[in-house]
Amino acid sequence: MKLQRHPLLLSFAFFSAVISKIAGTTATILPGTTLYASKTNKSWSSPNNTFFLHFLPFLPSTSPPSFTATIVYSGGAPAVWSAGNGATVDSGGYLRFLPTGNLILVNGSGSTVWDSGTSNMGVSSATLHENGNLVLSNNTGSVWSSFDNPTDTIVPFQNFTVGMVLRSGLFSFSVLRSGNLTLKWSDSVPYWDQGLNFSMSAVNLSSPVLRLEPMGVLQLFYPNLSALVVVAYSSDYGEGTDVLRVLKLDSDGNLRVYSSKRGSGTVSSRWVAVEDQCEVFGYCGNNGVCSYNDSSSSPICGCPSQNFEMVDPSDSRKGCRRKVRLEDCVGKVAMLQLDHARFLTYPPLFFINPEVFFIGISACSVNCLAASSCFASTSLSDGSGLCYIKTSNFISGYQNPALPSTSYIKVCGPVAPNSAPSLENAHWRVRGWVVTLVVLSALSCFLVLEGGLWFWCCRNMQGFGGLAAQYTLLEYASGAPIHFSYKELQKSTKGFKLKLGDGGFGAVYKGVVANQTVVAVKQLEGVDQGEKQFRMEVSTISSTHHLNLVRLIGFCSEGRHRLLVYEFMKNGSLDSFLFVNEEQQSGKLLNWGYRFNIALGAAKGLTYLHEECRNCIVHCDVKPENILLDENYNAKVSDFGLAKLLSAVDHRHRTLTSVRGTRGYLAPEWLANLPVTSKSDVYSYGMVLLEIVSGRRNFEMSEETSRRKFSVWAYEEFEKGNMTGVIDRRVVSQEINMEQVKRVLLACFWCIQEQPSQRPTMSKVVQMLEGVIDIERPPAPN
Ligand SMILES: *[C@@H]1O[C@H](CO)[C@@H](O)[C@H](O)[C@H]1NC(C)=O
Ligand SMILES: *[C@@H]1O[C@H](CO)[C@@H](O)[C@H](O)[C@H]1NC(C)=O
Ligand SMILES: *[C@@H]1O[C@H](CO)[C@@H](O)[C@H](O)[C@H]1NC(C)=O
Ligand SMILES: *[C@@H]1O[C@H](CO)[C@@H](O)[C@H](O)[C@H]1NC(C)=O
Ligand SMILES: *[C@@H]1O[C@H](CO)[C@@H](O)[C@H](O)[C@H]1NC(C)=O
Ligand SMILES: *[C@@H]1O[C@H](CO)[C@@H](O)[C@H](O)[C@H]1NC(C)=O
Ligand SMILES: *[C@@H]1O[C@H](CO)[C@@H](O)[C@H](O)[C@H]1NC(C)=O
Ligand SMILES: *[C@@H]1O[C@H](CO)[C@@H](O)[C@H](O)[C@H]1NC(C)=O
Ligand SMILES: *[C@@H]1O[C@H](CO)[C@@H](O)[C@H](O)[C@H]1NC(C)=O
Ligand SMILES: *[C@@H]1O[C@H](CO)[C@@H](O)[C@H](O)[C@H]1NC(C)=O
Ligand SMILES: *[C@@H]1O[C@H](CO)[C@@H](O)[C@H](O)[C@H]1NC(C)=O
Ligand SMILES: CC(=O)N[C@H]1CO[C@H](CO)[C@@H](O)[C@@H]1O
Repeated sequence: MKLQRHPLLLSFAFFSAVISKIAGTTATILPGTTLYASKTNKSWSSPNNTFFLHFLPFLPSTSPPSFTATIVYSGGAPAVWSAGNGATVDSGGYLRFLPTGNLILVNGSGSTVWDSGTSNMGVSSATLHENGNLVLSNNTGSVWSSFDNPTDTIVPFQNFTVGMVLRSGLFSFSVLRSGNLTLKWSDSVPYWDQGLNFSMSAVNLSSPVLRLEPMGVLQLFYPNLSALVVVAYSSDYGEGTDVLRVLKLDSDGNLRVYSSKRGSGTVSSRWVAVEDQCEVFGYCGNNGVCSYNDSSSSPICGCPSQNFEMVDPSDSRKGCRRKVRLEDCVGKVAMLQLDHARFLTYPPLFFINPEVFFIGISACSVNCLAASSCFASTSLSDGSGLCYIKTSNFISGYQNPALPSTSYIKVCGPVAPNSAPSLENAHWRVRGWVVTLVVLSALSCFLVLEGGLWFWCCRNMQGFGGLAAQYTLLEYASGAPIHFSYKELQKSTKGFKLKLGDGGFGAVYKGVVANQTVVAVKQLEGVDQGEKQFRMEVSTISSTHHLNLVRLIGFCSEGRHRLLVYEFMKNGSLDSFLFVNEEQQSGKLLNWGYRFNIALGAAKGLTYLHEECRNCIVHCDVKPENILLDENYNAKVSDFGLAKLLSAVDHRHRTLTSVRGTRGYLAPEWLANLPVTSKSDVYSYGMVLLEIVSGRRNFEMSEETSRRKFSVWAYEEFEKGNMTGVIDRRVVSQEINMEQVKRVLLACFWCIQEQPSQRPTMSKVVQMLEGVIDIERPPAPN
């Protein structure tokens, strides 16, 4: 049934009709057929003319004009797929289905812009189906299809699953194996991450499939669970006949469902993923500030101040650049203040580069000014007391009178703020006193009410009101450590009943303080310091804030009692996950991904202690017991600054405690009575790395290691190329990133070098783990 006439001799309509007759419902495109960019009238169509593949002039129009080979719905819109991800060709370009079986898009110059990659696979036909799917098939079936290679749109009947990506400029959309749907900027910043109710990060779902039902329901299907989850209904769900609905990732980075009536050529938006367009990361480009103008709902992109200029004045979305680069600044570098503005930060960024601190608004600006790696900062006034330090040099801003935050961006002085529209200013001045009055009276009403409420709530709790008042005040004022009375801590721990553990410095109990926050209370032993000295140390510890450090909430210093109150870490300490415990051989086990993140997090916490915080602190007791895990298994280093508390009084005590408690982690210089420096922490940290990989204590000796120290044996196995032998047996069968394991082990062997000067600094260790630098072969540790 081969058609031997040259297809180009036939007009398209005739060709289509002939083929339809022969092939029944599908219009088959035979090898050798070509569509020319200059003839936008010519197309390949689906059997009932529901979809057409043809060249469309690229918009906004260019000169000379350019074209994309696109599949469109009847009527001309929406476009559902384009060859080569929307690649454009000039008017000499063409799309050809070669006799070798591949479909190619060629530019006027003759260069191939896109190739379906299906040559010599026996492909004998190309078909545009009624559902919009362009399929290349051989005798055995489909070899390539546009549904499997989507550009920026999904149509009904299309299965969108793990591994497929919709792209539009720097933005991308994908389905994760966990079942989450995510929108990312530049493949790195997820600015929309829709988890499902039963988000099963732990479960390995086999390819969840996203589908848009013709009626307008966007749903995820889990073949494994035979479960369907509705992600969204389009607002015109179930309405109309002959309506095509598509899911499209737009060039503004937002994901929308559009509806189009057949033949109308128009589309209407029926659902949008990110409701506030300004929350799309990078929408206004680098250094761009997104905002809304009262009179229109579409966002506007501007520059932070007159210290900046638009990269492309004709396209405000391309972002802004400094008129004077910071490197070339001869004057003073200063922080430009933007009220009601924030620089967008989405959760995983915290982990890529810890950027979140508990510091006040002025520190948030000053710290950024002082740090050469910081470009901008945002201080939240939403009660969280957080400050985001932006060290990435891509900054995406959002300004809106409703935002409870203030942002700062580094500029070469003098600061030249954008002049506010003068009309609006006058307007405000006139109304200013009215507003002030209204605000003041509202505030006093609120205070009276609040006071009443407080009195009403708390008068029945004896001996508690005064303290609680002090507690709240302090908390909102500064984040300074809270001074608890011994009695209150006794009460909040129910008489020191629930013991969490026995640290080197004293026992730790679980408690619940006034505002229902769960805390860990540490009863220090052997501290005989005076009140003043103790308070000084406490304030140093509590002013040390970092995402990878356990936060000190408060303290108690009363008579001989010295207690510290920390935030409670739900998942306890790392050791309970690493080492097999006879009593509870339960399923407490962390897979490699978590282990690696914990190693990196702890390294970042220590880097902060050693190199970045104001009063640098040597931890002196780094070990898995002092690395705590929060509910998301983020590592937080605890007990920092305590060694100093004790050493001030009793040096012997410290050494003894540590030796007793932490055999195996002490750097050689400790035992040799040489000066202890941050490099001693590096040594201990190196031992922790080894334990994270192996799940065994570094000093363990067994038959397997021929009764040698585990660390020595591990190095030898590593040198022999037997990395797998070192890895924890309980995880070795899982999917493991061996490249990461290798980096961790190399970093480990450098850290546990006998000579402190041979060991890297913690910031270098972070770089090693992140794979930013190459790691040389380490010499044998002893
Ligand atoms: C395209 O087709 C329309 C009518 O179908 C015709 O008027 C027009 O001249 C054609 N354009 C070209 C460039 O062939
Ligand atoms: C094409 O249209 C005809 C007549 O309306 C209909 O019977 C047929 O099922 C349609 N074919 C497809 C593939 O939709
Ligand atoms: C196609 O050729 C034009 C010049 O004719 C050029 O400007 C354009 O970049 C080329 N397109 C591609 C995708 O190579
Ligand atoms: C048809 O395509 C499949 C890949 O989809 C390939 O494995 C098979 O060998 C092809 N058949 C022929 C006859 O080339
Ligand atoms: C989508 O997946 C379903 C079942 O998983 C299958 O029946 C259907 O044919 C697939 N659709 C396409 C276009 O591949
Ligand atoms: C899935 O999304 C939720 C938010 O809806 C988020 O909390 C969770 O961390 C995400 N899970 C993964 C694996 O990305
Ligand atoms: C999530 O699950 C809870 C109970 O398991 C249910 O009440 C709630 O409606 C669900 N939410 C969504 C969005 O499905
Ligand atoms: C988990 O997912 C990985 C990655 O696709 C797969 O190779 C592995 O077989 C899955 N494991 C289980 C237990 O389902
Ligand atoms: C906001 O809207 C007004 C009125 O439409 C217009 O005059 C003004 O230029 C707009 N502002 C910006 C920043 O576009
Ligand atoms: C209670 O106080 C703690 C410690 O300062 C704070 O982190 C937490 O956010 C507070 N919780 C509430 C509900 O106010
Ligand atoms: C690697 O180490 C493991 C654990 O000791 C051992 O069982 C295995 O034989 C070693 N493999 C090689 C190739 O040395
Ligand atoms: C729990 C369950 O059904 N798991 C299945 C998920 O899908 C994979 C591959 O399709 C199967 O191998 C699992 O058994």
